[in-house]
Amino acid sequence: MAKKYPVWNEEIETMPRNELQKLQLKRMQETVERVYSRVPLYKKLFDGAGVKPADLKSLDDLAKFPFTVKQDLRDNYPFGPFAVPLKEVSQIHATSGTTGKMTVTGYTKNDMKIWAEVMARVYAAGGTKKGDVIHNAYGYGLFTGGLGFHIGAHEIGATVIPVSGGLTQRQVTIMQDFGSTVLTATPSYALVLAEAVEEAGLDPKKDLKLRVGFFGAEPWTDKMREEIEKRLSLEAYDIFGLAEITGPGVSVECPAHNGLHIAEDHFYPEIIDPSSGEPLPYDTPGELVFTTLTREAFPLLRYRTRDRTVLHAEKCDCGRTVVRMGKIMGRTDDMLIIRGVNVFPSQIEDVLLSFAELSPHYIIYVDRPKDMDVLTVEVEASEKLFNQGRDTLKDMEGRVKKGLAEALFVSCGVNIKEPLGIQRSAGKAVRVVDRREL
Ligand code: DLL
Repeated sequence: MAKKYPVWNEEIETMPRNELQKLQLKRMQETVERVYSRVPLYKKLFDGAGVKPADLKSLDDLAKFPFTVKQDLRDNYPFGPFAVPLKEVSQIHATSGTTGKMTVTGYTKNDMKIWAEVMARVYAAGGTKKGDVIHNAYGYGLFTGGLGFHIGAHEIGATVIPVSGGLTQRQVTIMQDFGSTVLTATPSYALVLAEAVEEAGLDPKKDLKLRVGFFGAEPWTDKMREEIEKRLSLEAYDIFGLAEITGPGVSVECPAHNGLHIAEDHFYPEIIDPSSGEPLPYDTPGELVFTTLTREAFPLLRYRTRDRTVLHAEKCDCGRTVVRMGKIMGRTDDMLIIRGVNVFPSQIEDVLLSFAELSPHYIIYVDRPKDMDVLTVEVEASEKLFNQGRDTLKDMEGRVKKGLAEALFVSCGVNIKEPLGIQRSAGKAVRVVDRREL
């Protein structure tokens, strides 16, 4: 093994698996009790499935309990799934939803402490500690990325620069002048920064002090890892998480880079067959499902992430005993991740259909020139609009572009085509053409 850094929470992260499982069962029983007695959504789900909290006598019994899906959260938007009154909630985050409604997540003070603790484990996994200067280019705001990395930085006692995304050249100046040693960003933005470093004529080895980076929030390949490592002269770590479960910090790579260690004392993972819902054994790919074990404000039982991966349980060279998940291989639904932002095709359709001047025929293209996701929508004009000429069409493209940017929180190109300009399909319409390499 290449390196060995101190493990942040040695007692938990290297605990013998039988002891960890005892702890998980106790916490899972508390969670099941909590959701059944406090959240009407779960009372209904449990009663419908004919299960009671007392039926959970072993970890395997979890398979008898119902799944939670994104639709359940949407149906109970915004705070229905919370297990505490709003006055106990100290922070709220959200992600974009499939039909304009966001998926909301809440944290009590204690949930925030646990989030900071798991983020501290993330930083420590890559050898980050007090004395490091962390350049945090994840977006701040409702997205969990910026604030998650921020509170973790405080927990380990490092210096954090809350740069957020954008103003790329200024970011390069900051990295150089402030001596940033750690970069946290989406992998696609890390490559934009690499490009800007080159444009500024800097040599990352001599002019920057970056040593390590934590990249996640979107799928990325080993080829991208090589590029980032070479062009920014740092060691890249994959970090995973989702707002519903806590945000970043659910799992992270260690220096062995052979999978992402899950903070299993807080988030209990399962892999299921996405079509039958049956649990699958370790080392078998399927859909990742999480049960939160300690969340107070927003506990979730068997939440279907729609992410495809695989779990491995054998001990890792780094000494951690918690399970590792493989890199995310894709999704079991149609969610696209564009520069780290979750986008559902149905959101785009909603915006397009809100314009009476457009016909409901469209195609969404996703490309990745120069390692940056680009979203373009082609949509047909109505006869009436088309006959009004080029200037009106241009004006309309601008309005649709604005509508999409407001709904998706990500910019998107718009081409309005002539009537019948979009190819019709005999079977299922092809709505999304993803031309990225992944
Ligand atoms: O993306 C949380 C996060 C922030 C993770 C910063 C890592 C770094 P959401 O916006 O809720 O939360 O999006 C969650 O993003 O279900 C995956 O599909 C995808 N995703 C997150 N991390 C990775 C990763 C944040 N490392 C959704 N590799 C998840 C591949 C990832 N996909």
